[in-house]
Amino acid sequence: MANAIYKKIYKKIRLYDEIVIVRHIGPDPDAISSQLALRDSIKESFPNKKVYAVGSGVHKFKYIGTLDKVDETKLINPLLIVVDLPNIARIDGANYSLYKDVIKIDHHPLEDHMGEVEIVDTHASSAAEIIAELILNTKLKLDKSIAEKLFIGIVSDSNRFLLSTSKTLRIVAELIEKGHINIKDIYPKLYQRPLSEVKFQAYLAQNLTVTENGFAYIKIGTKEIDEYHVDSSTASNMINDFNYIDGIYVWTFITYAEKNNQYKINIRSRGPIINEIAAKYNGGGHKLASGVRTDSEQDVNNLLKDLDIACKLYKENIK
Ligand SMILES: [Mn+2]
Repeated sequence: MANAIYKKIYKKIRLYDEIVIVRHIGPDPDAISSQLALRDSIKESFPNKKVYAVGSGVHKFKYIGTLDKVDETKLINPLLIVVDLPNIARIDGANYSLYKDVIKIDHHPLEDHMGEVEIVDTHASSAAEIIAELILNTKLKLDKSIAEKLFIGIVSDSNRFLLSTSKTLRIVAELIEKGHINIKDIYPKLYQRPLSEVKFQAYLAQNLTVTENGFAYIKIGTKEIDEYHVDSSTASNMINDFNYIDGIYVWTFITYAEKNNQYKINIRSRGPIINEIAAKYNGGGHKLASGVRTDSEQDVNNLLKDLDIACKLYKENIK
């Protein structure tokens, strides 16, 4: 991203006394790290500003930091900053229509324009990478805890740098040096897990269905999740551990939640473009990492068929 946009964002932040930072519902470490790092950096740079990072908290990401509660209706002409989120509908914990001025900072393909100043950089590994660049290129302050948060966002959204660019690595090097962080202290917080999760991962590998076209999928029900004592988001996130398997181009986990009769479908690819297929079923995401939520079993089955066909076409083309 050009330096000019960062200066523009910095100027806008300087203008406002009250700022609310939001991200998507069902947050991941990148979403939470991005909003907390940006909040802390603005507060440190401008101690008189009131800055709130809002949205519902997730217990297992508590180590990243604490979120804020705010009565938006009591704020006077606040600025809204939306991070790691392409569409207004999935904003967690803020009423978008209350804000006259909005800054959007995201790395998902563009869905909704939100304000006059926005960064949509699909080449960035993570929203945290963009926030880091913003901080490193303006007078916004960086300290150890802010650098740690940004590192957590980048390392988790890039799947431990599998999806990084030279720029990602340059920014990470700068964060480590300027923030004096010790990455060995951070990894246990991110990656230490109970043995039951490893066993569940083995169960997934054992029970994956693989078609002749190189499409793999597995349906995960409440029964399996209970049996292995994993929670459903942990289960669906394990999809990232199934990349680079010989002969598998697209792989999909379908997690069914009985309580709201919803199928959460996670899709990953290392070739065929999948976000256009996901969009057919009101889903979305990146070209190679997408998701769909639906209550229709018929939609699930049609989606699986479409993904299988995409693999077939892909396979024919690479021969
Ligand atoms: Mn992200």
